[in-house]
Amino acid sequence: MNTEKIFLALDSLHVELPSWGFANTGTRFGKFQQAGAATNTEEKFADAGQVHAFTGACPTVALHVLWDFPNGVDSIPEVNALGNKYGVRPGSINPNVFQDQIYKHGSLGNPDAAVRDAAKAHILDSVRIMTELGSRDLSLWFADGSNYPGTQNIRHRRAWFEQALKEVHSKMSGNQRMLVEYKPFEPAFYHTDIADWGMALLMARASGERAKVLVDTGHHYQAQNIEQIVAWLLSEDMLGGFHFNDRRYADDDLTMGSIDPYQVFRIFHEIMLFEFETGKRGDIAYMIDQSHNLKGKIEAMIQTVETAQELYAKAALVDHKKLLPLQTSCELVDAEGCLKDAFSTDVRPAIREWRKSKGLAENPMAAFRESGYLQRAERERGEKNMGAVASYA
Ligand code: PSV
Ligand code: MN
Repeated sequence: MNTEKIFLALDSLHVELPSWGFANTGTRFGKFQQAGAATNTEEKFADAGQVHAFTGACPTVALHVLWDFPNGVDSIPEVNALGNKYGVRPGSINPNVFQDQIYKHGSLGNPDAAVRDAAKAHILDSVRIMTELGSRDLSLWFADGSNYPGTQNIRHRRAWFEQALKEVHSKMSGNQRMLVEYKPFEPAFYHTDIADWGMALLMARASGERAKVLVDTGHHYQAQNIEQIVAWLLSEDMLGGFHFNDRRYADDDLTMGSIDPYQVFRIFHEIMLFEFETGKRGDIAYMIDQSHNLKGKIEAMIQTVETAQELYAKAALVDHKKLLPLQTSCELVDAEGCLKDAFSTDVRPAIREWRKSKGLAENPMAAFRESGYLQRAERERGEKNMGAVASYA
């Protein structure tokens, strides 16, 4: 096993944690409360700080403006201080233009100009937030769409989106990027305004040069070849980042790699092959977008980061020099064998070595469990999460 390749790969892999993955969330059928879940932004930073402390791979936390900035732009100093206190900096900033009642028929695609303006104002506030916090990526996801054929003008909505995103883009500066996320359906069940990577790509291109596409692995139909989308976006210099999670049926928010680890490996492989051939490092934000309603929040994140590291390390083991000529000569069995050999390598001993070399615990999950942090959180937050009738002790 090429340990050096694995060390280099792990040194370069940063995984951004979603603040919303630490709070109590559920499905539309209800929530099962966890006594130790984060109840406010400070606790989300504290929990993300734990994941970073034990894995050494998660220096930033993605923030959702509506959920993490209770006083809008006035919360900026407070959030900044939390980043310093807990050792994880604010990462991507996610405007939220899908929850307020005014967004019933959409945000930037709403036929009512006043609603479009309100959505744009919120996104511009988000740009101010990212500027003041020094975060780089504005992560845009829109629930916009319609539920019944013929009820919305698809072309008008597309044009309104394009106009607004161009304006937002013109207010961005420095190294800031705009990431446009797509999703085929849900919450809209007839049409979604930015439904697939082609629409996201066109929208990003129209917005300006700092706009790129964000690939959420859960936002695809069942048989979609996601690594092909990734390869195309790389060729077009339009891959901005990922929201990792796994899916079995739809946008299930399951743990990354829990259903199809080979797919994540194939995605990483396309990126590494691109980097090998071009000699360029992809400018890609690796983010998690999972909110677990049954697993312990912090443990689920540690498990996810460990999975990401394993699959990334395996992809780093693909022998590119051997693979490229095999592709050209169409030696199919041997070419595929390059991937299979790497995927079936047990990289865990090398990852443990890497952790030791960084002064990290060899087993982050065990170290977290031994720390007693969760028990403390359950004691301190239990009442808020479960009410006076709590029976979690
Ligand atoms: C929507 O399903 C999504 O993937 C977007 O990225 C949101 O920001 C996130 O989930 C949380 O709702
Ligand atoms: Mn997402």
